[in-house]
This record gives sequence, C-alpha cells and structure tokens, in this order.
Amino acid sequence: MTKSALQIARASYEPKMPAGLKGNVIMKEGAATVSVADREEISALFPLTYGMPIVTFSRTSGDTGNDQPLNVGVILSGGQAPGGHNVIAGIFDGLKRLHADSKLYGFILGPAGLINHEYKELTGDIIDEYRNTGGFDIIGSGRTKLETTEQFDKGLEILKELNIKALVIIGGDDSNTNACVLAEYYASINAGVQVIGCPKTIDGDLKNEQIETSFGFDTACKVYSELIGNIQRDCNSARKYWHFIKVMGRSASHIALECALQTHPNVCIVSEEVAAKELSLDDIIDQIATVIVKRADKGLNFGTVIIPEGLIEFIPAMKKLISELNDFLVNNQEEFDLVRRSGKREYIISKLSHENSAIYASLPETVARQLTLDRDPHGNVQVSLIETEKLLAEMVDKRLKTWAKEGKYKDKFATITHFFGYEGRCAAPSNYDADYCYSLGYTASMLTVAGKTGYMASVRNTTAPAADWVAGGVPITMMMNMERRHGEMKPVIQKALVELEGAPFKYFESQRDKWAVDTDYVYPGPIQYFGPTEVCDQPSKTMQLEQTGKIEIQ
Ligand code: FBP
Repeated sequence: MTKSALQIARASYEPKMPAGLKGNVIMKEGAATVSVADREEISALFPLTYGMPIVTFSRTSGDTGNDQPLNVGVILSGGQAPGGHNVIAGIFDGLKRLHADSKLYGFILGPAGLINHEYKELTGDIIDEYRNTGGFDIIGSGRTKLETTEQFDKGLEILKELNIKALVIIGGDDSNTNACVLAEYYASINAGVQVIGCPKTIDGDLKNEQIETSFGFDTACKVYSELIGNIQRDCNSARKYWHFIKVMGRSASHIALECALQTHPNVCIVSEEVAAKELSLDDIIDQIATVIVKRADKGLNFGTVIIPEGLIEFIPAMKKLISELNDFLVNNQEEFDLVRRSGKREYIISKLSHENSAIYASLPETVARQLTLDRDPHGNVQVSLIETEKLLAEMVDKRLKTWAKEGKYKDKFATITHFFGYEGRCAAPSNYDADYCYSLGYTASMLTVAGKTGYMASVRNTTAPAADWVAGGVPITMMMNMERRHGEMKPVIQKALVELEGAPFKYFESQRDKWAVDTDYVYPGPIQYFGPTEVCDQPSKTMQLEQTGKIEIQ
C-alpha cells in the first residue's frame, strides 16, 4: 500500500490518554441507575441489565488480579466516522496489556459479519497499519440491524467457536440500543458473552448527561468547516455568488450548527428551531431572501447559507405533505405509473388535499419529481436524497424575482450549491478524535476485563487536558426511553437533537444577526496534526460551549 507523507508521520502519533488508564487500572462502582424515562417498561424489558451502576476506572499501584488471556470481537456498525481505527487499536492494546495471548477478532462489513461468520483476527501488524488513520476499512462497516433472536443465536455460534468472551459494537444510537438488547439476551441464556457499546456518529446526536460526544463529530465538522471557510474566502474575493451548502446530519442539526460556530456564515438553518417555531418552507425562503436583500443594500451581493441535511422532515408542512404522498402512492401506485411523465405533476396536484396540493405545486420540478420517485423498500420517500440546497436556492431565486418586480430587490442573484458529507466521514482523525477514540477503545477493553455487559464505554471531561479525562462505563439502559418505531413502542436510546436552550444554540442566536449582514467570516483552515496545542487540540465549539459555557479561542 502506497502511503502519503502525512500517513507515515502520523502513524507514530501516540494518542494522549487519561492518567486513570495508564498502568494498572481498578474499577469503582457508583450508585444504581434508572432510565431517562419509562422506567417501568425499560426495567421490565431489561431485567438483567437494568439499574446497573455507572463505573469509572482509575490507576492503581497494586495488582489487579486480571491476568487471563481474553478473546474479544469487534463490529463497526453504520456510517463511517473518523477515529474508528483508533477505537480498535485501543481495544487491542488494552487486551494485549492484560495478556499477550489475548486475541481480537474483527467481524467483516458490520453486524452482517457476525451473522454470516465472516471475520479476521486483528494482529499487531494489521493494527499498526491503521493507527491514527480515518475510515473503517480495517474490517469494513455495514447497516444490517442486529435485532432478531435468530441473528443473535447465529452470532453466538461463531463467538463460541472463537472462544470470544466479549463483543464490542461501535455504532450510533440504534446500534447501541441493539447492543443492549443483545447483552440482555446473552445474559438471559447464560451465553457467557458480554456486549459493550461505543458511541460513534459524525452526526453528534448520540450524547447525553454521561456521553459528552460521539466520536467522529469533531473531525467531520473540522473538515466541513475548512471547506466552508475556503468557500467564504472565495465568495468574499469574487463577490458575485451566494453559496448554498448542505451538510450531513440525517436528523439533528449539530453538524450545521458547529460549522456555523466555526465559520460565521451569513445564514445557518437549524432544523430543530424550524420545528419548534413551526416554520413553513415559505418562511425559510423569506428569511434567507431577507438577508440577501439586506446585504445587497450594503453592496454585498454574495454570501453563504448552511443547510442541515435533515431539514425537510423538520418542516411541519413538508412532513404532512410527505406523509400524504406516501399514503397516496402506496394505494395508487399502478394508476400513477400509467400517467405520462409530463402529466405526473398535475396528476399529483389534482389528487392531494387542498393544503398539500398547494405546497406541492410550489416546489421546483426536480424536487416534486424526487418526492414521487425515490422511495425506500417500505414505500417511503427517501428524504435524504432530496437536494435541499438546490430546492432552497431555486425557491429563493423565485422569491427575489417577485420582489424585484415589486421594487424590493434590484440586484443580480447567482447561486452555487454544495453538499458536504462523504468528504468528512473518513478524514484522518483530529488529535481530539484520535485521543478520544483510542481512550474509548482502551476503556471498552477494561469493561470487558471487568466482566461488564450492557455498558457503553465513556470518556468524560474531554475539554480538559487528556490526562484529566475520566474513563468508565455507563449502563445503556440508563439512556433509554420508549418510542414509537414502525407502529410499535420500542426501547431506544434517546436521540440528542439540538437544544434550543443549550449554550451552542444560544451563542449562535446571539451572533447570527451580526453574521447575516456583516462579513465576519472565519477561515479555520485544514486540521493540524502537528504544532501548537491551541491549533491542534481544540475540541469542537459545541463541546466548549456545552462544557465550559464559552469558546476558548476562535
Ligand atoms: P451513522 O448515524 O450511522 O453514523 O451515519 C450518519 C450519516 O453519516 C448521516 O450523516 C448520513 O445521513 C448517513 O450517514 C448517510 O449514510 P449512507 O451513506 O449509508 O446513506
């Protein structure tokens, strides 16, 4: 494999670790825990893994008494996130420190690897190739859901064959929920296999009182912010384009908000605010167009708009339209297919309720078509495929043309659209993610050694220097509540959306009017891996605001 100069230099980076994980480690147990909501239902569903204490690890000068080799399996689940390889390296090093004969097996291409018995042993040579690198390519990832007892039993066959005592599942909220269901099931049948979760997702929506952040968020946001900064410098140089930039984040707007905190765009839409204020698509268009006019009045015919990927589903009126469309097409697909392509739009307009028909008619041709064509296997519109950035740019253009006729706008409006997602998911992890992930992995191995199951690895106090970080484990049931999924009430880890009362949004809210009309762009530049700590080691602005109430340094 040909390596870049950075890859070669970065391979020898030694992730910083909490002092509590260095040397021999002992575990302290706190008080019993309860779930965030629906305690009766969750405790009944998880009789063996409910109520367990939060645990923390600290250094001891004494002997830990753990000196037996231990075989562990690891799965990468869901979308890629920078730092996954360091989680695996941390697990490996933790296990090898315990005993040189311990083994780590990686299941190939996500949970499917466990079910299909596809795996490889991760030896020291392999691990060394992947230290501090981005991507999940060491074993690959996948989105198969581990949720049926047949899958659990099939998985157990290979776990037994390889004498694996613990399985670490690195994933987002759904994968960690399923990890807990698996932990409970294996405990209930005395399978002798523990299950430990690890918080991953660039979306940043797996966090709570105990989990400060999901790994990958920091790096992905830094990559997108670098690109947004570059675009801002370009548009401030050319002074002729408005850039509409969509950023990933399937549901929550944490990425969009963090990028706004890093780059000070002229507009950033936050889906959670749209939902809370029940804004319509028309309101959002109005907001953006108003900023464009205000800047034009100052001679500034350029700017940036950041749009979160999940926006459409947070606009109450769009949600209703999509839901009626889903129902209508499920029942009338054959008739719809017979309508000529040129007549499909009019056909839908004639069939929908008055309210939804008007919204549908106002959508640009391409988006209207996407809403009727791109459907998932359950017959639902694939909202993530809708090019929201183009939708908004086109609709703003239309609005400005109307305003021009009314004499409210007289300048030229030119747009360029972008979507940043895959550009950041496999970037080489920032120092924060490299350190955080390695510590999470090492902690996961300590949890397996301690015999824990149904826990998520946690590393806290991460805005402090790494030596002061606190490593431990949190019972997954503690993060759960009951939610309706596919028509059924299910126990799930609460997804963390942007809190409108939280410090990151409040800070953004206090600044956005200034950023809208002034040109106060920040150009973060590329992630730095070597250099002064204030350049290389800063956690995300979101974390800084959440943990300390302020941004240390822009
Ligand atoms: P995870 O929640 O699995 O970490 O994935 C998040 C994400 O990166 C979203 O931001 C994005 O909407 C989605 O994955 C895209 O995934 P895919 O390429 O599998 O469609």
